[in-house]
Amino acid sequence: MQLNNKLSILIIGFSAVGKSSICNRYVHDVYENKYSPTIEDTYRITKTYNDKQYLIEIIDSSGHEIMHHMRHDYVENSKGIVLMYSTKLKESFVDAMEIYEYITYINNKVPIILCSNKCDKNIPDESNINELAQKFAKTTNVYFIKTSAKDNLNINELFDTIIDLSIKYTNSIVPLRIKKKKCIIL
Ligand SMILES: Nc1nc2c(ncn2[C@@H]2O[C@H](COP(=O)(O)OP(=O)(O)O)[C@@H](O)[C@H]2O)c(=O)[nH]1
Ligand SMILES: [Mg+2]
Repeated sequence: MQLNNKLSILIIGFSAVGKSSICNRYVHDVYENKYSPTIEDTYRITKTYNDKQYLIEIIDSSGHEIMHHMRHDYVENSKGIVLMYSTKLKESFVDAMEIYEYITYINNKVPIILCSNKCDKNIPDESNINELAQKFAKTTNVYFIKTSAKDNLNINELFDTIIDLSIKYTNSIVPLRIKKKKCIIL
């Protein structure tokens, strides 16, 4: 496989929002209730698009302090970013908004999917976080998706979409994101 057919996709967000869980659900179709903090894990899969084979590296980042030292390189080198928060934790959404500013400062063109995880069946969503997130996604032209690693909700859709966008982005056929001034009242 040619080296220029290698794409990195970054999964980034606050600690314990479910970054490792969505990766494990997608790559191995497993889910665990226990929490084990990640330093960094990389998953490699191949994907064929327009008769061309791509090696996709999914980088499951730690979300801890160590991440801050590596963040710049991760963001700069990725061709697609899943920016994740937990629908159960407002703090993780606030953090995602800060990370968004950071990403756009480094690269205003890379495709981003804002992902609201822990949207489990049978648990009512009483927070207004997802509403705020949807408004934010609309004004900034980022994609928005609700997932549950636990219930296997929209996990394939999330990865299929970000892989598709990242392939298009490397082939310069994805419309550029528009950076608009956002106004989010938390
Ligand atoms: N209810 C629920 N819990 C989840 C979901 N995804 C992950 N978790 C739990 O959240 C905790 C942190 O998950 P993990 O994937 O390690 O988070 P990370 O730090 O972002 O990688 C674990 O106890 C998981 O079982 C989900 O979709 N629903
Ligand atoms: Mg993790």
